[in-house]
Amino acid sequence: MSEQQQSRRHQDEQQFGTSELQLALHRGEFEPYYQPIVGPAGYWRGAEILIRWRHPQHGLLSPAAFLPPLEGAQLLVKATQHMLARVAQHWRRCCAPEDGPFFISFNTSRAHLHSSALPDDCRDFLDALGDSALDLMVEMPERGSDLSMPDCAAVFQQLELAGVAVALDDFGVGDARLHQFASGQIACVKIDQSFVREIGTNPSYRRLIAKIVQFARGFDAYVTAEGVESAAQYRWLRRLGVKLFQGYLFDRPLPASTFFERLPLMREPQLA
Ligand code: G
Ligand code: MN
Repeated sequence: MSEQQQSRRHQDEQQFGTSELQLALHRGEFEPYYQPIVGPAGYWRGAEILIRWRHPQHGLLSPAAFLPPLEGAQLLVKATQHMLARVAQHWRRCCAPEDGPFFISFNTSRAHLHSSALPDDCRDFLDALGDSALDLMVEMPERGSDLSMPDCAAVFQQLELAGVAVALDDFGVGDARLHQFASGQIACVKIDQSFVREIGTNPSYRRLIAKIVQFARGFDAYVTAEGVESAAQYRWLRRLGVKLFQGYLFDRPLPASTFFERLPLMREPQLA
């Protein structure tokens, strides 16, 4: 069964209640998976954190099955905080300051963005890393998040002060979020996988992607292509000047054990 079918089945069959979700959080059943983000030479430059629920009865659940109830129960911010704490713990255990630059990006939610907790949570994360160097990036949620100009400027200013970069996730399929562009400080635009999928078959989408890359460049943002599944897509995007890539061609989201086992081999070698 595909991940999508599995999620749909669980969504149909399950209505996770608040107390069940609270218990799961308390028991540490939500865990971070890591999907590597690679550079033009194929080395890992960073990773996106993707939440999974290791459910005692239903096995490993993907976000579509539990994010809506988690959000409904107003527990999504707490789950994200829990994820960040786990990632910092992993990092402290597995990586050293001399390992060189690497970034972690995580998905934030509408509630998190509108609460005042987001910059504090980022600072706590960076503090919890101790000496291990890591850059942090927040991926703005796909929908319902085109902040008004003053709100947007305030959130970005605080994130900037905390030393955190901002990416626009699933760019092109949600809200336009052009206020966020105009407020500056967008470090990265993540081109949605539904666009990348069309590269080989639809010239209009090739034109569209080329324009998005140009647009991002105009605001000094770089581009990450999501959902890269074929070598031909990778080649075409590289020729266009895209610098970061994420997708099944490289790796699926990996459990922490696999990710940290492979990390030393996959990181870009440090120049002496
Ligand atoms: O919205 P966001 O960009 O956070 O979503 C990332 C989602 O896309 C994850 O659920 C991840 O498993 C999925 N994903 C990542 N790479 C690929 C890919 O190459 N193909 C497809 N179909 N899905 C992918
Ligand atoms: Mn994302």
